[in-house]
Amino acid sequence: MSTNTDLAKMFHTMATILEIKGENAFKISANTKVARALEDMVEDVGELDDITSISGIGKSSAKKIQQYTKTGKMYDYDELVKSIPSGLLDIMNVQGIGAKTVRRLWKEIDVVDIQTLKEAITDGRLESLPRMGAKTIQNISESIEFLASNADRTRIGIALPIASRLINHLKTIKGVTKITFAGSLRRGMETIGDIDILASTSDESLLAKQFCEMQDVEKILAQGKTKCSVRLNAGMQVDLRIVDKDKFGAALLYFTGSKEHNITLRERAISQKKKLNEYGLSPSNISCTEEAIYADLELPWIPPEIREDHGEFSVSKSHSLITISDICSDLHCHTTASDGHMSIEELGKMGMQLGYHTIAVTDHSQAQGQANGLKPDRLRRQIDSIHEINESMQGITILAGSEVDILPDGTLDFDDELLEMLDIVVASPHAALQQKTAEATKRLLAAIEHPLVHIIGHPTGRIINKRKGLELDIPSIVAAAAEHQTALELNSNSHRLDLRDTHVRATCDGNAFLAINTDSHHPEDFDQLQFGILTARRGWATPRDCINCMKHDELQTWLCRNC
Ligand code: DGT
Ligand code: CA
Ligand code: CA
Ligand code: ZN
Repeated sequence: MSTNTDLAKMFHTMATILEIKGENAFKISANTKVARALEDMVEDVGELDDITSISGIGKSSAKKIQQYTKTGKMYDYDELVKSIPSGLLDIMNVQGIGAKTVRRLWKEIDVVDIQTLKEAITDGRLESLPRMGAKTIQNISESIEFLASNADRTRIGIALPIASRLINHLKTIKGVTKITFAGSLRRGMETIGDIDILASTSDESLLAKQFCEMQDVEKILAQGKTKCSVRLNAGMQVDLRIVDKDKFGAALLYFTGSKEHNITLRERAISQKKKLNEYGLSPSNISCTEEAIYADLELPWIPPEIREDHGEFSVSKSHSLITISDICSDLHCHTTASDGHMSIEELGKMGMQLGYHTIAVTDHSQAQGQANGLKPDRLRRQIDSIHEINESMQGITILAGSEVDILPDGTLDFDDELLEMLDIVVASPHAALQQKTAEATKRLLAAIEHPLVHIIGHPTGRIINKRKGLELDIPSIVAAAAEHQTALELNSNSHRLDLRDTHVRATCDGNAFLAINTDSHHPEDFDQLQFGILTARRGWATPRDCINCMKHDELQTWLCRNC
């Protein structure tokens, strides 16, 4: 993570703590402003001569930033964090609880962490608070339960960069000939239990020693000659297994999993009078690569993302899973007009840099007040600017779009007359995400059936490990999407991955179109596409299933399918 990102997080946390402590609004918003300014900056704040030249950063904040870039510590931050019970910040993760509520819980009924919050629900103290109805309490309980059920799994967006960094370091160690990650991470799952690393080396003890001595290691859990386990400062466990290079394929196959895939593969070996385990395949003893082992078992090499024993053993050879290079447009991006940090021109240039033929500007609609959503008149002016910039920019088509809210009753946040002026309409649910299945499905069906809607953005609204989102009747949604030619989005942001893998599979099987977008707010968000692609592959998606793989003219025709 960059210094700017670290610092932005710290200033956001300081704002939250000040709000929990009931400090004055000016102080709170000053910290939020600094955090936003840091998020907006392209250059590293540590390299600036005069930090106060950045708008939004005053003298005292500049001092704090300098202290941090010089010493890695910020005295005021540490003091603030110490000034409230540490568990209060965890409560902020519970859906529907903001800083003001945390303050009330803390001051009025002695709640200091998730545990005491649970107790307050059970013994009725929570109910005794004014404006705390049965439905709110029910939602809080469900959210706590959801948070607990996922507490031990890490988002792939966090795990993958860490694993890549560790592997880049480990492969420089003398003697190492092969090293890669396996397990759920190699299968591209949305969350990871632990990181599994597999290596071959001519010097086992050196690799084991250096692995346990890595900077990131907080605790050594096991240190043997061929197997080590550590816990990282970031909280994750990493397992390293050192295997013979002639058996590397067998070990990689075994430790990639899934367990279910392994079991079925082993049964297949047995039925062919062969024996397969992590040490190799016998009697042929071709165990060096996965390809060779699959071939010996009369199978094509199966991509890790679909190794779940969900039919992959009979997948047709012509079923070629989508790859990142198949994507040639991004149809859901934000600018500074709402809550994004790029201008229309910057988005256009970004699209060109990525080799896309089309990029869509889809800022938030008016209901998203906190995200600076556009009112109709502002959107009308924005449409004109986008079309003007599009005219003047060669090599990319910039579409004038909107990410229009699907309101709780299924109507859209803009009227048809305005929507008709747009080149592309992404309709997304943002609020009322605790609706029950029937109501939520009806709500989304209304948007899917709307002739001016092209894409349903992040259809469930879930946030991984934080918010369950809408539990839709997926078969009905997919059937309607196929009938009305409305694409369902797989939002690539690793917090979302919404649709999830199983929903993607249902979408492709049901002949509905998938849209794989990044929902970028910052330039670096475009990197999130890798997570969308992994999830799409887990859902067996091919380029033909995805509108972002259409060539320029094909996409234009599709956008006008109801014109
Ligand atoms: P995770 O870490 O919970 O996200 O999921 P995995 O799939 O990475 O599971 P992990 O780390 O427990 O084990 C890595 C791989 O090792 C797993 O995908 C398959 C293999 N494996 C582990 N235990 C067994 C087992 O009991 N039988 C078989 N056949 N394979 C196993
Ligand atoms: Ca694992
Ligand atoms: Ca493991
Ligand atoms: Zn968005």
